[in-house]
Amino acid sequence: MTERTLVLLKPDAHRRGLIGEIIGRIERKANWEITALELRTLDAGTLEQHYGEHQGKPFYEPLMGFMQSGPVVALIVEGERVVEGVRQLAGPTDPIAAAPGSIRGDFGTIVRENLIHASDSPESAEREVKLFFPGRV
Ligand code: RTP
Ligand code: MG
Repeated sequence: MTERTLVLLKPDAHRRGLIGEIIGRIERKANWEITALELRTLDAGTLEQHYGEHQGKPFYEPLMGFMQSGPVVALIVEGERVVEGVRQLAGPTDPIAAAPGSIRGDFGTIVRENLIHASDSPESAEREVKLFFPGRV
């Protein structure tokens, strides 16, 4: 099924020079297309909306600080089963639990600094696309 997802390459990916590597993995998947791509530094308001479900959790404030610690790359990726597919490429939240071959499994060690965000459902994707790319239909 063709769908779209919102991907963020987090500040650690930018700091460590892994933007090209991660985009390359997404780009090489068959039948997927990057339809928006922008480097930007996020403000607290955008992040509050994006990570609102985690407000009040112990990791929320450190997460907010980390996500504002440098630029992120925001992308829309469209294609066949892309919501589930990018989550699979990313691997589980905890990079140590993530299998080698996944982005988090290959490059991460710290739960917070896990390199990539990808929408967790088509409904989240629609909300997040509107938040990060408000001009999009
Ligand atoms: P994301 O939303 O960023 O795509 O990641 P996710 O679905 O795999 O994980 P989620 O549970 O939504 O958590 C959001 C982000 O918060 C940071 N985190 N830190 N225990 C911790 O220190 C902790 N737990 C989560 C991670 O950056 C995670 O991706
Ligand atoms: Mg999440």
